[in-house]
Amino acid sequence: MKPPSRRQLFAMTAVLALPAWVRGAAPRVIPVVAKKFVFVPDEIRVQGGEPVVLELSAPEVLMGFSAPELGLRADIVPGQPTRLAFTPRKAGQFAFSCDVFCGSGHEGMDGVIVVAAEP
Ligand SMILES: [Cu+2]
Repeated sequence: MKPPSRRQLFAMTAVLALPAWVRGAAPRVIPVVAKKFVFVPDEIRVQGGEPVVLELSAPEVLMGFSAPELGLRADIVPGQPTRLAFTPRKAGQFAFSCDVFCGSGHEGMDGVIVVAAEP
């Protein structure tokens, strides 16, 4: 078999250098834990155009996840991880918070999704 040309080698390397999601791989799964009274992590960084799945879990009590500007909302039932899939299209900072009253401290239970501009 003929060895690959420089041009073919370059093309192969270029494809491997692309982020997995551009190559059509599965979405990136980001685990997010909702506990009294904080989301971990409370800052989620994603790339515009990157398909992601937030895997939400609540080890203690029923929680909510709400990011209205991104159209995302779910109850998080203990023992039942919930998946929210989305592909951010607009760069910026989008607040999220717990929208199920979970005790005193609930009001400060929030975070931000930071969407970087599409490459
Ligand atoms: Cu809450």
